[in-house]
Amino acid sequence: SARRLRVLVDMDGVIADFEGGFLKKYRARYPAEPYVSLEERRGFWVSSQYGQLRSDLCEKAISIWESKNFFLELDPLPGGLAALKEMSKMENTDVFICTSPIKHYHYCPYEKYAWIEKHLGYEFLERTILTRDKTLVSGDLLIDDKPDILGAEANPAWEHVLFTACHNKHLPPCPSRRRLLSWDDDWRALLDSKRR
Ligand code: DGP
Repeated sequence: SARRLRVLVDMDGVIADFEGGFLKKYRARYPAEPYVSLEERRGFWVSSQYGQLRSDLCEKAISIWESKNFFLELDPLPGGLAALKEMSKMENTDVFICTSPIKHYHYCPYEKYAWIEKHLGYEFLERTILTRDKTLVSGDLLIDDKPDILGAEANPAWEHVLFTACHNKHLPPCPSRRRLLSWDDDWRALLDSKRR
C-alpha cells in the first residue's frame, strides 16, 4: 500500500541511556550518599524513588540532570542509533524522535538537539519533536519506556509500545500493551504489524 507509516521514538531510556548516565554522575558527585542500583529501580520518576530512600536525596537527584552536559554526555543505548538510521531509510516510513525536555530549560533542550546532531547527523534535527505532551503528536507507533503517557488528547493516534527499561521491567504483564524488550527485539516486525 502507499500509506506511509509514522513511527515516533522516545529519546531518554530508549536511544539515550538516561538511567546509566544519571547513576554514574550521581555516584561521582555524591560518593558518600546511598543510591538506587539499576536492579533496584522501580517507577518512572527517579527523584521519587530517591526521595523515598531519604527525603533530601530527591533534590540531589534532580541536581544531576539539571547540570550542564548531563543530556549531552548520555551514552547511546545498544542498537538504538542503528535502528533509527535503518528506519529512516525504509520505504513508506517516516521516523521522528519525540522527547519531553525537562522544564529546567537552561541546558536540556539545546543538549538534546546537540546529541541528535552528534549521533544521528544534522538532517535528523528535521525529524525531532520536543514536546511536553506526546498525545498531541499523531503517529502509528510511539516507542517509549514511560508506562503512562497522558496529555490533553484522551485518544492519541498512536499505539504506545512500551520499551523495556530497568524501571518498568517488573510491571505486571498487560495484555493490551505490546513491549519492545530492547533494540535486539523484532522492531521490524512491530513496524510491519502496523502497515496496511
Ligand atoms: P520522556 O522520556 O520523553 O518522557 O522524558 C522524561 C524526562 O524526565 C527524561 O529526561 C527523564 C526525566 N526524568 C526521569 N526521572 C525524573 C524525575 O524524577 N523528575 C523529573 N523532573 N524528570 C525526570
